[in-house]
Amino acid sequence: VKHPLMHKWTLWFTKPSSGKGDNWNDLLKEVITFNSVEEFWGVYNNIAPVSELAQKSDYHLFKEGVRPEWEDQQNKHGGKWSFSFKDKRIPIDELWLHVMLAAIGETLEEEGDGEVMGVVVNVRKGFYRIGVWTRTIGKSIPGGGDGDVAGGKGRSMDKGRDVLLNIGRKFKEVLKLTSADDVEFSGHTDSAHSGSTRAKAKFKV
Ligand code: M7G
Repeated sequence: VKHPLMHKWTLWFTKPSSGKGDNWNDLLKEVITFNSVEEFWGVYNNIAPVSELAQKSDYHLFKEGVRPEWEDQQNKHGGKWSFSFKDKRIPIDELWLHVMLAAIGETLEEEGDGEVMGVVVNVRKGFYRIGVWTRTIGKSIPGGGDGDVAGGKGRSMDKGRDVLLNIGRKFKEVLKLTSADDVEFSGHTDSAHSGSTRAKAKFKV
């Protein structure tokens, strides 16, 4: 008996670049698509754990049909929540597993939000980064929302932003972070401009 998931999910891998001249598209590889709990464990048990990946590797687990790229139609107006673990002695395999389970089990968002596109783990020199990509940046009011800060001006009726804040809080809980740590949200267009994930945060929780 297979226990179906709400969505089909595709696992992707970014190979570490061997040096200059490698471009993103040559490094990003689609691994496998699955749609049941049993298939998820089959995949999980047969791939290298994050703790054994080389620096500059990434795993991306995205809804089928969404490429784990800023340029994808379903990501280009979106953003992501992320947290960098600067102490690499954390149990990264367990944290990433819990984030994947929250994604495929659809517990990062409320039914019908349709915000979560996928989850990502980056292995970098000196840190691990885990992120959740969302379809929007919480602009539910025409012309509004951009540049807002959680708890700052314009608090209230911004449903789009509240949905994102709830996802951020849930993500923070899955990562077992405390009030001493902030998870930060940034829009992909900012990431694309700064050429990295290290873009200016729009919200924090
Ligand atoms: P990163 O992995 O987001 O952060 O981006 P890092 O700076 O901590 O490693 C690293 C580099 O990968 C970027 O500067 C881009 O060259 C490339 N890259 C990453 N992403 C997520 C994308 C993407 O969605 N599209 C494109 N074209 N390049 C990307």
